[in-house]
Amino acid sequence: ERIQLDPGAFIFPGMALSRAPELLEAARHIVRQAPFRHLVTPGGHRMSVAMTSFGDYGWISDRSGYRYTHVRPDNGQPWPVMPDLFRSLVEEATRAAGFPHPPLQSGLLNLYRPGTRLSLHQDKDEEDAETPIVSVSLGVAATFLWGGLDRASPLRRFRLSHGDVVVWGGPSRMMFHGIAPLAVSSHPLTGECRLNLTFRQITRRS
Ligand code: MD3
Ligand code: FE
Repeated sequence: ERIQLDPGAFIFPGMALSRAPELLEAARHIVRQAPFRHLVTPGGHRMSVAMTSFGDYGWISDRSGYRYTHVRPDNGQPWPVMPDLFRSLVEEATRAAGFPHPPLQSGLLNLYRPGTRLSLHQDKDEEDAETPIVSVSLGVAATFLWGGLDRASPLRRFRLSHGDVVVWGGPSRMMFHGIAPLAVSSHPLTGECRLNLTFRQITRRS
């Protein structure tokens, strides 16, 4: 099943459901190599989401700004490699949404505990704005908020549940979005947590 949320934004409810245990195991393997961290924003605020990355580029934030790097800020080592299992899922979802190129240069892993939120933002640190972003939600369901191309657009909300895959491309690629504070709840595979994976293309294709 494919539901269009907006032009270029497609949700595939449960697309990752049967693969969720293996996806979680692969995510744990990444976290053992590159542990979750609470990054600091350029404004000096500690993010409530704990993050880590994998693939050729990882996303980081500190007092000097947001950016993608080839190496980890904590030890200068490369990010963990992108697991083939993730690669296949991203290729499948991208194709199903009708986009030509899957975003496989960077994977961002976000950890939400009860009360964790992600305030309204645009994803614009990538040079490539043509390739869609693919997201995979695992564990406790969250309320996703999304507006339009400017911060003042009215917000809409919907549930992102365990196993849901969303492809955000075309005109939806630059929309403002966020996650409401995670409710106290539990899931058999993740306890009180929610894990979100996002896949991105960072550099422009020539
Ligand atoms: C719509 N993550 O990592 S995933 C992020 O659930 C981020 O952790 C949220 O926003 C999370 O930047 C939301 C859904 C998502 C991801 C990227 C988007 C929606 C998007 C980029 C453009 C438009
Ligand atoms: Fe985002």
